[in-house]
Amino acid sequence: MKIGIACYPTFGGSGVLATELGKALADKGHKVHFITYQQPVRLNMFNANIFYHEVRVPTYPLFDYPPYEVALASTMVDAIINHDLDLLHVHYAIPHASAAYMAKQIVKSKTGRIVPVITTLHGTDITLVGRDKTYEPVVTFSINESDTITSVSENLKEETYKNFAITKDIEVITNFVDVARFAKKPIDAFKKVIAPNGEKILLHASNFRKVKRVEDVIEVFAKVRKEIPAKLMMVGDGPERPAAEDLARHLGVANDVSFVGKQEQMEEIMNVSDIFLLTSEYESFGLSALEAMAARSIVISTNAGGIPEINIDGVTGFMADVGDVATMAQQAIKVLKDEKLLAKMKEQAYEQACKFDIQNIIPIYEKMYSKYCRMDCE
Ligand code: GMT
Repeated sequence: MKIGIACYPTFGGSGVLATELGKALADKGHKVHFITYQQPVRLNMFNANIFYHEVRVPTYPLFDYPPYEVALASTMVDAIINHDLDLLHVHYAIPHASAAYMAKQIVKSKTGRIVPVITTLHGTDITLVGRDKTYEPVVTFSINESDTITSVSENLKEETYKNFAITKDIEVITNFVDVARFAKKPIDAFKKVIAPNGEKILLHASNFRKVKRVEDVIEVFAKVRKEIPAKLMMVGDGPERPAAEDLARHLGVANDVSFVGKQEQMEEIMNVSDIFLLTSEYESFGLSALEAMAARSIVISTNAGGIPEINIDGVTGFMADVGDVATMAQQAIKVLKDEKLLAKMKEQAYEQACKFDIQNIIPIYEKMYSKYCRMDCE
């Protein structure tokens, strides 16, 4: 099939998921057209089945806010008509679902063709930004106008029905991970650079937004560090990073915490880590935690949103209430002091990740797309 994918191209989970989905579909012979303002970060290879349509947003002195959604819809129209796309699959409702609706109407008026639109809801498009009065009417309308709506977890599906007047079924298709890619043997030399004296390695990776509560990560680590020789890697960047760096200095652990910024080779970093910390106030799913589990890292997280759908308390890691840094630290200390338990839980984390392997989820998407297959599509 010829599939158009619109997503954010940045390090966020929705963009990562959309890109990995597109790459996997291209490997299976589908023609995949990415439509976004920048080359997606994980689109770092050549594949003859992958096409990238850059959304250019011309500026003009009148525009304090250049109209991205208009440029996006126009680029969608161009890709649909000139590349004869079978469908559009948009990730993260704002502004992709409404741009897709607009593109669909334009294509219909120009060619008479009705292009199906699939919208995948990811998280804050529903739980935070989308609920804002400024966006809500457009978000509700464009979700309802989608031909198929999917959400990445049961929790997000419930949140969507709770917060929006959705009149259609929402199908849950969970996020996935390419286990083969993440479950590689750790690189010893890399581990030595991070933890030269065999310290335990804790990891956090996110976009450092408020919802991630990155200061809690530092607090948990400071408590662990008091009891156990350990290092913390903070991967990613965002508005809360300076506060987290300040806190690390204030708590006297700055020398054991590395803020390494945005990184592409997450599998190598996750492979050497013992514990992945996810202290978020809310996660619809927590894709980064799943990737860490595939790399045999256990997860210590909050029990917010859809996280319990992947992290099983006492099996693949531990969970605590949002903000309960004392419990999260105790859990970490307990497992880090018990090598046998740590090794067992790492294996269990890996087994849990296998349930969400890319090989299991891609066919579900393909089956969903096949509903919209035209006579001549492959
Ligand atoms: O909503 C966001 O934080 C952005 C979004 C993204 O683009 O990274 O993240 C959401 O989508 C991910 C992929 O489906 C999920 O794994 C994250 O849990 C989810 N984030 C939140 O719900 C906070």
